[in-house]
Amino acid sequence: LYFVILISFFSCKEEKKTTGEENSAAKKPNIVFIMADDHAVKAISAYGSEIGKLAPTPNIDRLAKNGAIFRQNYNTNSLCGPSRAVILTGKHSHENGFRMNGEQFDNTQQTMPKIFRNNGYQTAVIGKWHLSGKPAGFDYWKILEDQGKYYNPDFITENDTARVEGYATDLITDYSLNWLKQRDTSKPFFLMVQHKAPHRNWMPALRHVNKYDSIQFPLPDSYFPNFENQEAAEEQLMTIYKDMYEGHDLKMSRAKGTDELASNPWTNDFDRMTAEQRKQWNAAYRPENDAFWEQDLHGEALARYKGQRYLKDYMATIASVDEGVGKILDYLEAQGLDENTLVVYTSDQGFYLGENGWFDKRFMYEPSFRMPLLMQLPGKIPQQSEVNVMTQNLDFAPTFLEVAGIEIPKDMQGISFKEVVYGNKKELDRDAIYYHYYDWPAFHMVKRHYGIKTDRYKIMHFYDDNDAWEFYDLQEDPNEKNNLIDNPKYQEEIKMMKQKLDSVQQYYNVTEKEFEQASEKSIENAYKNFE
Ligand code: SGN
Ligand code: CA
Repeated sequence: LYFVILISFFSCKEEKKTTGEENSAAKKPNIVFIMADDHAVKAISAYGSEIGKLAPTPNIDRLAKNGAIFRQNYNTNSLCGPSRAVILTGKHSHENGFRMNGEQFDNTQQTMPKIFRNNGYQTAVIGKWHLSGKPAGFDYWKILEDQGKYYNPDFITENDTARVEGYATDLITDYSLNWLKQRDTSKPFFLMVQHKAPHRNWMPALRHVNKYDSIQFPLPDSYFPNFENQEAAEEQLMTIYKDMYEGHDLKMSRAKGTDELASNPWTNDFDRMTAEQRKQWNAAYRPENDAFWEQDLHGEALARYKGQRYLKDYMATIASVDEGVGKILDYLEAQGLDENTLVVYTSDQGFYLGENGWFDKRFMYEPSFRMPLLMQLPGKIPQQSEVNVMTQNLDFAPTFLEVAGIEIPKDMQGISFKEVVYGNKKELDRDAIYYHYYDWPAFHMVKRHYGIKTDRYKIMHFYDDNDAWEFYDLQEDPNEKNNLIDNPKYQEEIKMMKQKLDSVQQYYNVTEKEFEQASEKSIENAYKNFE
């Protein structure tokens, strides 16, 4: 009997130990960070836009219901690689070294996933990486090659690169769920789910290709813009009806009765589909393409038609992202993990959905400068709450670390907004946010510029190729149509904003070096991209 009691005593002790470990792991919140690529604020129904009403995102909206929606979240450099580098490091581009796409991210530097991992978290990144080189700081990674392809994409892992049959968004969701299912349950986790959608060239999943055929999306009032005193805006190459390729981007056919695409400089995106996928794809687009040839559209009508084609495909790629978010939330709920998991939804930057006639991003104007941001963490983040203070992607790393109770490194430049999103504080200790875009000459020819934004005003300086200042009163002119830089009534405010800009740059260690002549890249080379 004594023996039996002894055994049960030991096994009891053993059990207690396991339970104890699980409990302490359970206290550390998990983090699921879901990031789309080029997802405009307007294209999420929780933000209340017309487009959102016509093409709702019910699953992304679940985060707004369960938690917080951010109304004034911004990036620091509206481009893919740079935004990702800022998120990983909590430092501005000039500090983390990744200023424009195509550069190599220095992955020997301190990053948020490395810090999580060093603090006992299991870390993974799945999907678009786009920082060149291998991810560091992750227990597991499976990334798209470069920009990634919608259909049958190539995925890179530690061991190999392999083409996988399927649709990128669905694959990324499935891989993320698989990783969650096989993870080490004794540790808290930090998972980055990074979609390619809704990036150009907006190829929907086969089940969604015709989803919005019967919908007419509203095109903004500024669809045919008149630029005054906005030189850089005038000289960009990102206008839907001038710079999109009819084949590659809009999936328009060469003629009635054929599936052969119109101008299509990068055929690879379609050629890599299987015969079956291509068959279904062509069958789905054929009626719309043939109907186009019946209509004989020109001028403004043709430009509007192109805007519709663009928005239909763009929103249809988001349908898969939204379904993926739903699957991840369902899984967390089914496992009871949702109670202790911070779920974040964002995009690497904003995007133009026809404002000024544009697609793409890059400018410090609101549609590309702003990023969507929604977060839930039950019991901590109040349900259906709104955050109206200015936050930035620069703040993500310090915020997530603080939520996890991990010390924020002193050299991170962002500020944790944990207390704000928990509803304990109304303000952040910062009244202006800094921006700097460097990628010129390059795709879309948006000139280099930097600037700051306060609650009410924005000042921007375009430099290098030109030297032009812009100043906006966002309260009076939310669509940034009136550059007031020469307006006598605003000279006091402009002076104040220039001084503030100087002090913000000083604060962030911006040196003269930042403004040296752009690049060795020649304009001719950049233009070659558009031939
Ligand atoms: C591709 C796109 C561009 C886009 C860049 C950067 N062209 O080159 O339109 O601006 O990516 O996007 S594409 O037709 O090849 O897709 S980013 O999100 O990666 O910064
Ligand atoms: Ca992007």
